[in-house]
Amino acid sequence: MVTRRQLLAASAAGGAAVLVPAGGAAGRALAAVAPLDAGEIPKYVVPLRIPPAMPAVTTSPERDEYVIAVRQFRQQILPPSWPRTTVWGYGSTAHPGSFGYPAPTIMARVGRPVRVTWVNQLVDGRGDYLPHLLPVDPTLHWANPPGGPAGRDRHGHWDGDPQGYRGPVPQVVHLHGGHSPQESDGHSEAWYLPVARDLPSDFALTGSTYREFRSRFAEASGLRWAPGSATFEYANDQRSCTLWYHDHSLGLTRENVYAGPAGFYLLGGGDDLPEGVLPGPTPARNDPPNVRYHDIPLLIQDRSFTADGDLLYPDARSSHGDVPPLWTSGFSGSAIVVNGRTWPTLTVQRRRYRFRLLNGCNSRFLLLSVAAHATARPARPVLPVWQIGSDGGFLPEPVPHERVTLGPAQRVDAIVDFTDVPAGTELYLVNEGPDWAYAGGRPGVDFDPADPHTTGQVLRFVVTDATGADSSVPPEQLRLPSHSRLGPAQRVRRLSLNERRSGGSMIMLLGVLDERGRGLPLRWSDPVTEQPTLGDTEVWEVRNFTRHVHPVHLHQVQFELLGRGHSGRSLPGPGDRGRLDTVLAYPWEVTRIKAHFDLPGRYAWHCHLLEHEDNEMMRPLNVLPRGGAAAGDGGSPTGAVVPETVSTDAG
Ligand SMILES: [Cu+2]
Repeated sequence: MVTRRQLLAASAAGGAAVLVPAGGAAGRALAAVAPLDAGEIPKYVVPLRIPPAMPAVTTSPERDEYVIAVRQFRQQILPPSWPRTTVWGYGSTAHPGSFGYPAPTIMARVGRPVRVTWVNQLVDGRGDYLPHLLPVDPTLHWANPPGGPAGRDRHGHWDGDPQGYRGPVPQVVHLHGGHSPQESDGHSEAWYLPVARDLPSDFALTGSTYREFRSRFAEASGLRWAPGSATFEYANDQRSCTLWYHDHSLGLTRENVYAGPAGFYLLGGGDDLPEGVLPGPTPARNDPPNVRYHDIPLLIQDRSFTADGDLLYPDARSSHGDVPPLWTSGFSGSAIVVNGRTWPTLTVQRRRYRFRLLNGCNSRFLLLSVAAHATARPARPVLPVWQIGSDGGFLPEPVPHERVTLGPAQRVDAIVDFTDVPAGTELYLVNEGPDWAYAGGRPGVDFDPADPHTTGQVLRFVVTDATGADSSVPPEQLRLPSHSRLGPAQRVRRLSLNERRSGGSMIMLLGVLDERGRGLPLRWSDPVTEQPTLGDTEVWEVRNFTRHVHPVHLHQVQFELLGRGHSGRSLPGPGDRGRLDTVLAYPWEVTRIKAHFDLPGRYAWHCHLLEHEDNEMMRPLNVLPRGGAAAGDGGSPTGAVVPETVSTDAG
């Protein structure tokens, strides 16, 4: 996490969390980068951008097909007349105007598969590869294309370039929260480089699992992935919910996501409520112009900028010269960006709105409320945020919140009712999360809330009269679809979140427990310990031995939170009683979750603080077929480090 000392250095540098090295990491001198003082950026001068629906190549009752590339382009993220920012983003290759940060929203229906060919087009106009926009640390356990086929997906070497690795950039897309077969999940070692004229001949062009997954996909669909791409198919056999897609390359996710590639994936149909019950519409494919949207996804991120308008990310961890030289344990951006614009404004009518809130920050926790004053702290919420859903779909019943806590990668599906707010009123979505590591507790009591003049503000609402009737049901009268709970568990796993000193800094590691109940940290490459049997339901008791909150994300599943607290037996809050794919694990607590694993193969579970994830806070999650491991079905080493507790637990 960013330390107070580092933050002081950051504020001395003008508010951006750029770290000022004393001796220069690895004995180098840092190029002078002038950070933009975020306090100077005028707020609420541009309207909120609502990402349009992603254009499809073909749609049929059988499936929707897309070809989506990641490209580099410039976009107006700062207000007009300020410099534009070079970013990366996704778009449809058949529609060059569709590229954006954030990307267009993929609109999917339950029961109708979506097939996407994801293309890495990080090349320039001549077809030469583009290097990363941000410093990349080659010494981490990362994709490491320069290692060649023998050295990929391992620790790489530092060649002295202060920018770190400057070669072609791996990409692989993960649909976060998706119930996806392994070959379509965006495994961190299934990355691929772009097709470029100048790829070094000794580089690995793909990650270690790419070929295996390419074969599996070909077997299943008869379709072979073209170089520089991967085709994934999403079954959409889960509840209607708000998902998102982003890069997941090994040891590189923090920079790849920070550079911009991310988009919403809204899964409708299935258990969705009949049309008109919830506020709508949200953008659909082939919408005519000037549609008024009342169901609006909000991707909230923190970003720092240079005086030239480019993205700024720390290029040195500290004044120590030891490895990893370009890794920082946490990131705190100086400005808030919503749907790709700094501090936008949204004109709302006196009616109900549905907001799909997504925390897309690398490591910032958001505590959001709707207040009448932008800077007053503590914020005095004036409208409840009615939560109707979490990561995996609807809650059992609507929950009014004064303040919503949103960790990185988490979603809250919410209704805000502006009906009784007089026209002309201005309201603010404010953030009272901290500007550095979050350890839980109350803002203003247990920690200082984010700077009320910058990162403490998110979005302005300007209320106007309604131009039409609002057919949606008031949130307090809503009846949400009911679902049965998961059945009894076949196994309980005891797991740990740990801190370890490494070189001059603390790194965070997942792990298991040893025979005395202490945390036994394990790295990405250690023998696989989490190997549920296909079809099993398991309880995971995750003990947090660190001082900070970590958002723990499991691939493949939408799980239930059973309990928290020192024993893991305290009931979750009402907003956590739906399905989750990312759960906040609080310091010194046991977070108990229950998940059903019904897809075989290689997956992962990890901390979604991207700086942690990229530096070993990720572990394999391999689902084995019944009757033992078959080669290739998550057939990594099966050695369990410690005996696992086998019992039944109805939760
Ligand atoms: Cu973490």
